[in-house]
Amino acid sequence: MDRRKFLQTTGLTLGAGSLPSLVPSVLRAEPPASTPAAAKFPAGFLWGSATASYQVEGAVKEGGRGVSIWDTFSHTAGKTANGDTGDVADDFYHRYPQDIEMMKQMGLKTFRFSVAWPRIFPNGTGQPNQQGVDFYKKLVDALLAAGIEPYCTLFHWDLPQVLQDQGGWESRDVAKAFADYAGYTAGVLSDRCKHFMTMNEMRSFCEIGYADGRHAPGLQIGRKRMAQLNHNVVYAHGLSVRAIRAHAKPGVKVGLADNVEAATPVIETPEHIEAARHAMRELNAMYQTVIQEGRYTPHYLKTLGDDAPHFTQEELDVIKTPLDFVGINLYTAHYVRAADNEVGYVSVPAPESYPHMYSPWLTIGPEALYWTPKLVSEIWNVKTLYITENGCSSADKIAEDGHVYDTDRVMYLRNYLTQLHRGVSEGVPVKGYFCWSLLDNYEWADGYDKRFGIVYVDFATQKRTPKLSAHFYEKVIADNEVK
Ligand code: PNW
Repeated sequence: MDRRKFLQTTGLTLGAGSLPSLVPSVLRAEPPASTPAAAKFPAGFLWGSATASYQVEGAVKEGGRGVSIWDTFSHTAGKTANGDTGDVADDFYHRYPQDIEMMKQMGLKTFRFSVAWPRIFPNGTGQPNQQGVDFYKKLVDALLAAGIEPYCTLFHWDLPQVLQDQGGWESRDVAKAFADYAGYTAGVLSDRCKHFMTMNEMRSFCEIGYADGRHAPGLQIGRKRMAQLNHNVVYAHGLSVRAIRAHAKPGVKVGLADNVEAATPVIETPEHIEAARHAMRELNAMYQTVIQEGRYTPHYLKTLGDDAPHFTQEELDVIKTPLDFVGINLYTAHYVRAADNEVGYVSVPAPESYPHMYSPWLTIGPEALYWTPKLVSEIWNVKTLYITENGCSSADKIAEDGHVYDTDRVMYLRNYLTQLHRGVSEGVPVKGYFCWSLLDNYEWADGYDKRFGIVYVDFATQKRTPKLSAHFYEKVIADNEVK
């Protein structure tokens, strides 16, 4: 489909004169012929979108795929909104060619997808399943043919059920199985895919899955076991970085997609900024900090007391295996202020009236997209960063005229991207941005009710309708500038 035809089908091009002007003519000065260079993102900035296997693929019983903990969990009564499962989701397993065509028309330069571990190793370990490998090879080839750079996440929460039955992320053997799977998969894809992320959001799958129990596997293991599980997960990450480097073609870049707790100064004064710097290390002690520094902060260990994890120096060395890039998933800000205490900060609680998007947890804090990459790069001397997820849920509806006017998502994205631009223009080394998500999809325990896509999906017909935000984003990409 050519570009003009795409815009006609979507019908959403708001060309000049298509809406009556609300601005008195005297105020309507001619715009400058070209925008000042200062408002632009650097040439080559990688604009993309992100998805995850279980949230979009469907086809859970096809291609020799094994069972994951999300199949089990979503099919357990009472665990997800409306009993929704990822059995069909966006049917991306079958529809990826058309979806890639749509990405191409939108001008996306990159696409972040995840590999379902149980498609590659249906039993977690052992014999690889060639049909699974072939699916991801075809997907990557289709992206490359469309001029879209693939970014591959190796674990986005769909752990093979057989491995959960052996203790899941609490098990040392599972950590080793993950490294084997990651090394194998990067090995077979690395002739065509050059960027790999080991895990997506360690904090989310550990805390929500094993402490709150709101996500698969739905456990509540308590503080002591949690501390050990967190240690095992970062150890698995480190092992997998080494395995990927051992098996992948030279030149492949390895990182992770971490939902770094986004310590943000409540007011931008030197003392609160300093507080955010301290908070960044402490709030992320069990994930990014130990990965970057190869040690737990004294405050973290002291707070845990007898519940602190057991570990060896050798494990810490594995955990801090250097990365080529850090991916940050960022949705909300964690405001902090300076305090005269042991750690130099306290968290600032949000009042009940604090604005949020359609998901109650998704509070709005655009400056976090300035502060988090800036502090991460400064504290740990990280030279290459990506925003591997940012986006929001909205109560999207198809309007009578067939369009989806998600003005709130446009508001959210515009404000966050403006803060990202602020950082990038000051030299914060963010090289790309992946909007979560391309398509409305299976939002875990929230089922299909919470829509995060810039493209609307009618789940009964699988019809895709680009929302207003897709057209906003298309314009951002085309002009390399926030509009
Ligand atoms: C992330 N919470 O998950 C994930 O990486 C995506 O798979 C997900 O769809 C996206 O963000 C939007 O939610 C989260 O309850 C899920 O705080 C839940 C929470 C946070 C992140």
